[in-house]
Amino acid sequence: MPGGVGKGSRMAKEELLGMIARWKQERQAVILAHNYQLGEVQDLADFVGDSLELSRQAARTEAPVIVFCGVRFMAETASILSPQKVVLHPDPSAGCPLANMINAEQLRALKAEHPGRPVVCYVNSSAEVKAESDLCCTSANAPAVVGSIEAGREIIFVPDKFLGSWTAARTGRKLILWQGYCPTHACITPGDIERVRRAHPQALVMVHPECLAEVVQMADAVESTSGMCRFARQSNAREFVVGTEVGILHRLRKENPHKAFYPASDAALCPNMKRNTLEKVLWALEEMQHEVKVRPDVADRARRAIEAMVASG
Ligand code: CIZ
Repeated sequence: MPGGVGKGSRMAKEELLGMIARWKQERQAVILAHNYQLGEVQDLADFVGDSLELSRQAARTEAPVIVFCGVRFMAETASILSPQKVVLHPDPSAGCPLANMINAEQLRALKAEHPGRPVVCYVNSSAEVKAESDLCCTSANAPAVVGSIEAGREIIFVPDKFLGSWTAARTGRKLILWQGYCPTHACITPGDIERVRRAHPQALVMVHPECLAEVVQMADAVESTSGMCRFARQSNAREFVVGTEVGILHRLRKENPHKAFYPASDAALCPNMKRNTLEKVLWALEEMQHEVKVRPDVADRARRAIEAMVASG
């Protein structure tokens, strides 16, 4: 077993990577990283993807330990799907401001105002909110999940109003929206898109459905992060403007070395996503620290909604 490392010491990257590899083997761990993670964390991971893909990996892996490099709700989702596994979150302070915009009590009050309506929650929500919901979705399958509900029924959709209004337009369904939003995506403005388009007139503009409705209207493609990776790979275009959290540029550039990718805005950086570092991954493995556990009664109710998400689209 490798010796421990003091949290204060700065190590050469090579040494750090070597120690992570040794501890990973010792713990029989798998490392999952979201598309928005730091490039060096993505490079280290066994699997990089969006929350739907990572949830599927978490459910499928036989590894007893999962190091989840993402924000809190993602690690919680993995733990709910695999309660018998140890899910470690390298930085437990990495939360999601959008998920924090609604809690279970607020959702219960909304349901009481609109009785009998099914509830779809975006995966960017707490386990308690998922436990109050009928179905969960990601940006990759929101239209499919909403479309799976019996036609003619109004649907409560929380917490992201921009993803919700885009989904309503795509499906023609009436959604009762909660007024939440992602501060990182909301900072991309129509002016940003105009400016990058002028600078790169040949580029196709891909934006995330969490962006402002005016930004979504200007795009050539509206895609989740996994959808953006697929779109860029399959397109004949050589240049792309990317309207989402800037961490995705690392993966897009790595997978498409002969294509050019420009951020719609450098300000679209989620500080929470960047909290997981190589050092914190090592400490998580070394000390088996920051295990994410969801109360079993909450997990059991949230699991139904999450399993519907994993099965859909
Ligand atoms: O589903 C996810 O992982 C999120 C939050 C965004 C995306 O499009 O990947």
